[in-house]
Amino acid sequence: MPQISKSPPTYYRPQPDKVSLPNRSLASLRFCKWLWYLAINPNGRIPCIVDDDGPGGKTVTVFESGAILIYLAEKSGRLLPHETAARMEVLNWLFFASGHITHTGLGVHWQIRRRDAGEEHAYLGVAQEENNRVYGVLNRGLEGRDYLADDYSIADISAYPWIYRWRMQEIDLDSYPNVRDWLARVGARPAVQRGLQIPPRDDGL
Ligand SMILES: N[C@@H](CCC(=O)N[C@@H](CS)C(=O)NCC(=O)O)C(=O)O
Repeated sequence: MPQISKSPPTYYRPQPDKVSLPNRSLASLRFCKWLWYLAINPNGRIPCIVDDDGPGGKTVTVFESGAILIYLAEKSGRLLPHETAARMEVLNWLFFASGHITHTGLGVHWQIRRRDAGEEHAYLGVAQEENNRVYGVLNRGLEGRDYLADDYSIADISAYPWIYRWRMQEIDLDSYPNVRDWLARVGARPAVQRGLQIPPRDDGL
């Protein structure tokens, strides 16, 4: 009898990937419902960071991967432009990733159950339709562009760990050629390759 977890498997972890790409930090899922962790992130999920060396020497606590990306970009002065129009273009796609692309993970739980136990779920069709809509938006956004906001930015970092799982989401990538090319472009970046190996993985996702 196949073992089925009640929640999505811990190895399906695009949110912490977003942070390990630029930051190489990762919390352990075992601890994220413990009181000390909830005091840092009331949402009880990974990732979150505590920077003891924040601006003015203050300790800064940040949860939600999108907020962490903004914090790290501002701290490093990279991957988020200061000029308003360019900055907003990055933030448009960052929030799109946090608000929409993140939902591509919802169907994966049921896809894994179907794969491991042959169990169908009515939600799968709805999830598939929404996932294809999201890939369509990305494909249009990437028309004539190398990266989501022209230059490589935290928007790409936020989107990539989800889209990188396109096989798991049962997406026909050839239908989205701009996304396919962008995936190859982002995936070829040495820092992205290093980030995806933290922690080391052999799950093929
Ligand atoms: N909106 C949050 C989502 C965080 C999230 O869902 N994290 C998952 C891993 S990808 C998690 O902590 N799962 C463990 C759990 O729910 O207990 C973010 O972007 O940081």
